[in-house]
Amino acid sequence: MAAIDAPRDLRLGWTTELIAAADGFSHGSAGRVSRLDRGWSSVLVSLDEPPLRLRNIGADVAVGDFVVGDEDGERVAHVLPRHSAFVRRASFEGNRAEAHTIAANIGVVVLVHSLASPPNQRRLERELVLGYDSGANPVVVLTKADIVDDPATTVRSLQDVAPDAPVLVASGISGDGIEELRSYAAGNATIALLGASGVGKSTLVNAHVGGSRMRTAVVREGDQRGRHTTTASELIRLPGDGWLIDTPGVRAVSLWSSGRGIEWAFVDIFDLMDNCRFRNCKHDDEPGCAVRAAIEAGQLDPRRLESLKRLVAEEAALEHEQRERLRAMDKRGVRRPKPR
Ligand SMILES: Nc1nc2c(ncn2[C@@H]2O[C@H](COP(=O)(O)OP(=O)(O)OP(=O)(O)O)[C@@H](O)[C@H]2O)c(=O)[nH]1
Ligand SMILES: [Mg+2]
Ligand SMILES: [Zn+2]
Repeated sequence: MAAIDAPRDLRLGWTTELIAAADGFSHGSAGRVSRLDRGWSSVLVSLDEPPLRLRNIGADVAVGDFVVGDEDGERVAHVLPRHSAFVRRASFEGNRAEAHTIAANIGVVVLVHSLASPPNQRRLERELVLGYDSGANPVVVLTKADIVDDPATTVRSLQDVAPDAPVLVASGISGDGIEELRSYAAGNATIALLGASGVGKSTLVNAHVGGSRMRTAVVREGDQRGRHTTTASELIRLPGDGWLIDTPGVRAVSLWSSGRGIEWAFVDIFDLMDNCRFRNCKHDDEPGCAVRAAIEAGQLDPRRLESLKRLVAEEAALEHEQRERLRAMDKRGVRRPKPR
């Protein structure tokens, strides 16, 4: 049966573009993916009904996606174009670059760090590159405020490497900062929570929706490492309006970028570079280098310039690898994957 012009539950976040795209397919039900389990999507068609269960055969689906099912209601037939997506490199195993989309159609990506651990600037820099490349707005949240006396030093340390993103302090236990975080979901926006295992992502979700919707578990005493308690991403409705996506903690944040993420994440250094005497300045020991001058004046941490160089090299290596792979596929006559 054709689903043309079917009424859509706008609370799911349907936009005019998405509705038009869905109506272009005369297939089965259309909805939003709320959870993925071993090849199955849970698809919310309405807030008033339990999600459909559809198979993902051949469909590259992420939580937050809008999808259209096939006529038999068995599988995902189409994934509608994403307006944003947080994508990282899946793994280095087998030396092949594969993309892993953690969350799709998000307005805000919250990079969650814990005040109970020393600030990890290098990790945040990577997360910010992916955050800006996702097309969503990055926000940094420092959790566990209830167990530290003074968060100011950690806040400053992370704000130093996030020149263009707000840094909030919160506690999923005491409720501090929860309202402020909630305000980012205003206008029915979707917030994705990302970070290492044990930093308190699921506890933040529970603080928003009340009770113990998500399972949480204590971290290791010695190094504060989590136990990978959340095993699947989940799209959760906030009371009133808006959505949260809880995600499993990831250990390594490897780049998968193709956009301007690095320039946004390092906007402080890119601004300085505009004032270097030579356009092709490498910021090593060239005369008139504004970046070196800032380092010497104590205004820029040299480790941040090192990070930038490392990430630029990592991105160049990835792009090279991707080009080589496409060339090899062309030679074998394999169809190219659709660009994202
Ligand atoms: N004191 C305090 N403890 C917290 C806070 N947030 C989380 N915790 C504790 O930290 C531990 C880990 O919290 P989770 O919410 O499970 O962490 P997570 O980020 O979801 O971890 P994964 O699902 O493994 O990625 C639990 O014991 C929580 O009770 C907080 O704001 N204050
Ligand atoms: Mg969790
Ligand atoms: Zn320079």
